[in-house]
Amino acid sequence: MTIVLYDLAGAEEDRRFSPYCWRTRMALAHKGLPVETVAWRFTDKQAIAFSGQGRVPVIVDKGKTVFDSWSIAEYLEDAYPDRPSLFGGSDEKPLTRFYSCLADTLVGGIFRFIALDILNHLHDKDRTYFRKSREERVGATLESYVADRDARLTSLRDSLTPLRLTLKMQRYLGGDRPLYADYALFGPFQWARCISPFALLARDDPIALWRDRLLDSFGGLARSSPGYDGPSS
Ligand SMILES: N[C@@H](CCC(=O)N[C@@H](CS)C(=O)NCC(=O)O)C(=O)O
Repeated sequence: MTIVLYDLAGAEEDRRFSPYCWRTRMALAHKGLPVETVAWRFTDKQAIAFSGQGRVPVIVDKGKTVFDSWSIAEYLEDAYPDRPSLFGGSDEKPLTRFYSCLADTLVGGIFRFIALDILNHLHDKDRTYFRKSREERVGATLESYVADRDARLTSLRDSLTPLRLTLKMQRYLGGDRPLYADYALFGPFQWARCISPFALLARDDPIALWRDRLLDSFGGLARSSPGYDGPSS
């Protein structure tokens, strides 16, 4: 039975850009589960009201509704134990949670670079909501929030040193194959790729090479989503 995923879309129906939804897309592909995505915009609250909350990802599987990317990963692991493990084994689940939380903080960090680019890629009906809710959240206009992003790039790249050093030594956080820890951290980079021409990573950065490997995995699932793949600095 096909799983339904409510998936954040931009102005174009196929520009799917949520860092959290991408975790779920990759997790579903890892498990080899068929999925039908439903394009969802920030203001389509009514469409996911059945889940009792207002954020995506939301999945519906065999009549069961699950929301929140981590809860969805746990659900998929429990519901499909015979498929490849997302965590590498049950002992690794708590450790994977750390990577998921780390990725959440990276979403916050990257937002300071791409906030305005997100606005520019939204469906018209989402723009006022997005600007108002995000400007209230960060306490600044989106323009001023990203204004000095060039000056802050070195500091962002430096903050990624532990990830960079790890990926210099191994192909994935999971070792020689990707696991949910990879998908959790890939989410913010795919988010940025989908929505912003700004080069967060240098082309030869081991993190960029890892991102490329994940873009090409599952038959190029993530790469086929509209995004910016131009040469980085
Ligand atoms: N903790 C949640 C976060 C989900 C989330 O914040 N999703 C965003 C899209 S990237 C959303 O739906 N936001 C709705 C809104 O801001 O109104 C998860 O991991 O799934």
